[in-house]
Amino acid sequence: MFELPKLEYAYADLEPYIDSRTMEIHYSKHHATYVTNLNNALETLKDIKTRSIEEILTKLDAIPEELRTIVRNNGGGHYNHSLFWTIMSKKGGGRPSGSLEDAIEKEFDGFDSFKDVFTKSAMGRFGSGWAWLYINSEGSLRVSSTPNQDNPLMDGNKPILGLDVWEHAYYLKYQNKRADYIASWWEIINWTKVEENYSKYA
Ligand code: MN3
Repeated sequence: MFELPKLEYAYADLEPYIDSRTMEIHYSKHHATYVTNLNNALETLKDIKTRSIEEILTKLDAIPEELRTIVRNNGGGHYNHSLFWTIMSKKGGGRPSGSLEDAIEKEFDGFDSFKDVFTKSAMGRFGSGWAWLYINSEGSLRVSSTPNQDNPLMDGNKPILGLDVWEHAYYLKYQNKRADYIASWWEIINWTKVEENYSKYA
């Protein structure tokens, strides 16, 4: 059975960038529902439900067709949000350092240019979805966006940073102003965690 991971901070800790009410609903309602729906969908799949969420999403073909979309959406929802909570911190913001800084420099011509590419990707996602920084199969950093609760794992890539651009992630505070939400989010990115994710896969 998959479980809602414990949050490493209080709902109010990401204020004023992400408001407490949004955090509470997003975590305790939206994420919790993905976990419940995922567990329900996997209930009869004895061989599958013992796998890690990463393995399930990397091999969605193993899921019987009638359950595949439910597992894709809710398993993706569980994985994406589990990552999302960890890459934010009240002590976040600033820039990455070390090998991740070097890789960003190499692939994107510097942090400011990376930030620009990522923001454009997040802004360009029509409707609900995510923007990602991930490592591709050649070990290079890439930026992309995905619809719904899809993620780079589903294409055999390794996500290290993700931004939720569903309206439920920002509407209470920012209404339709996704650009303002994205601009605020840069102030709370936990680069230490993103660097850890990078080292794990690179
Ligand atoms: Mn969400």
